[in-house]
Amino acid sequence: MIRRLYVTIREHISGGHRFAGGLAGVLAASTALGVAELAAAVVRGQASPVIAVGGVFVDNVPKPLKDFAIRTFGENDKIVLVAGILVTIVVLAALVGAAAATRPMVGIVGVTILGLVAAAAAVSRPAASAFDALPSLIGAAAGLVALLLLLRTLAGPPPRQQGSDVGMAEGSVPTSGARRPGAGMLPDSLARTDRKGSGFDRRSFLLTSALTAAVAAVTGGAGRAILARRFDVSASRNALTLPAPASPAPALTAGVEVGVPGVTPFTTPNEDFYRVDTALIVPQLSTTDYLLRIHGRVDRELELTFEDLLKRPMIERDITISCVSVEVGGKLNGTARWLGVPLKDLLEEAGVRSGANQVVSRSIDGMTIGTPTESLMDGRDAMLAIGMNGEPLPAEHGFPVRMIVPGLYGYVSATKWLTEIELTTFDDFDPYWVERGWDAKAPVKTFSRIDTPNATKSPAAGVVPVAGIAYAQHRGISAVEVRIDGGPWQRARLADEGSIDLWRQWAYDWPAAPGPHRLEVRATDGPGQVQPEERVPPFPGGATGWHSVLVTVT
Ligand SMILES: Nc1nc2c(c(=O)[nH]1)N[C@H]1C(S)=C(S)[C@@H](COP(=O)(O)O)O[C@H]1N2
Ligand SMILES: [Mo]
Repeated sequence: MIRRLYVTIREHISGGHRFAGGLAGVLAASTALGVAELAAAVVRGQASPVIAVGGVFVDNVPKPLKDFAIRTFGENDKIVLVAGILVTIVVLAALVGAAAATRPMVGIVGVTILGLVAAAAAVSRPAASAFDALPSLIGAAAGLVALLLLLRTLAGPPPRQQGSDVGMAEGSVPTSGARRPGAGMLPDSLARTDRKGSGFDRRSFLLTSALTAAVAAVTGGAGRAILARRFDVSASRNALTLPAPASPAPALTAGVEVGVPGVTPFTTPNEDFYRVDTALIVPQLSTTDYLLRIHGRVDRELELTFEDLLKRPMIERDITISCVSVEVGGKLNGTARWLGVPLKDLLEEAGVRSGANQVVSRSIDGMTIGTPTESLMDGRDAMLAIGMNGEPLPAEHGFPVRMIVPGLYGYVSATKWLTEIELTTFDDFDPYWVERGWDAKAPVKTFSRIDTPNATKSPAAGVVPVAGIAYAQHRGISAVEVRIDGGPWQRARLADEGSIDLWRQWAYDWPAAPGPHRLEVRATDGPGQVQPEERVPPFPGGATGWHSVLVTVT
């Protein structure tokens, strides 16, 4: 059928319809994407061509471009990426369509290549099966049919005197010519028809356009809606009642809050908690499907269902976590009350073989994160968390199970949507970010931030309260100092220490004179190391440097 259509078009197209051809290309691409989305709703969300291509892009994007995107778009970087892919597809489709208006073979080859590229991307994604190719292939087939139907209307109505053009063409075009017409000369009869069958059938072009647009919208919309429902874990999350902890969190004294307006709240509400991950769509893993495998260099492999985890004694702890990508004074950090199973007990049960110095954890979406085995066994509150601030983990923060390890940056410890723990060695395996040049071991560097005042505020002269937070998880904070305009360091007042795994609020009463001023902060960790002044960027093991703000006092 496709060959028939093709021959018709090749025979009658008059050229000069490049604009309409471009539009046909865009409509065909929309149809392809819509149908593919619907197919992905049956297979799995990650099999959507846009998500698959986006995933490949995220994993392979050069570091400077990634940094630029994160700097420029922040937490919207994923939306921008998906929009960028869609725009790229539209532009490519318009070009292919415009070319196909005179040479339909370009359209056929173009759509096929795009479909194959997307299919290859989809099967290359973590946990993909061959089925993941289907949405892209089905979408490409639908796009091809849409393109050829549209191009046929560009070719105009069949010339009267020639009778049935389709039949004619079938009879007169050699098979080889039909397959590769661009390569050779057209038979005389066709060349003649080409010139005669000129008119662009505006009415059927518009009708076919409307039809393909409708198919694209309906299939795409239905696909999205089905995906959102079929793979939504909110039911699973709502059904989960968190168990009471065997070891509850030590009560936080009121004194952990320094009591200055404008300072970061001690506990970060879940909806305000920073989010950093490579997932273009939030993995949806229900508690009933959940299975955790602990294997590798262990005496006994363990397999645990979510029920198995729930039966184990849980600890509840307030812990601050932070991202290695946090800039000096940045906000990729937060504090929550985590509830979970101590990792040490699980690892002891599995029996860690000697020499297994790296624990590699894997997520359902294929992320790999490597943690020193020692950090999980040395008595700190490393856990498989299922609760965050009294609720099951939000989907974006790793539902149903994630790792939390005090003192290590997230990329070496905080695996979300966790499904696998493998005991291995640092020599044997480089996890995701280490492959991309980041340090294999990444303890949190001492950090301090001035929350208030800032450049947007112009406080009145007099005593201005300066306040912020400081952290050096698992080492604690023993001092915070502030200096004004490069003057002597002044001791800030420290709020109570919740634990050495938590950030600590601080405040300083600044006798402020009118005019512009520069405020700087530095912290000292528990062992007495002063936060270094030298500015280094987050790559490859975390930023250093003192945070400063410029404030104009009126
Ligand atoms: N599966 C998965 N887990 C992940 C990541 C990821 O990309 N995928 N990112 C890590 C990084 S870099 C950080 S800083 C923390 C952030 O956790 P949050 O989004 O809950 O704040 O998650 C970690 N866990
Ligand atoms: Mo991170």
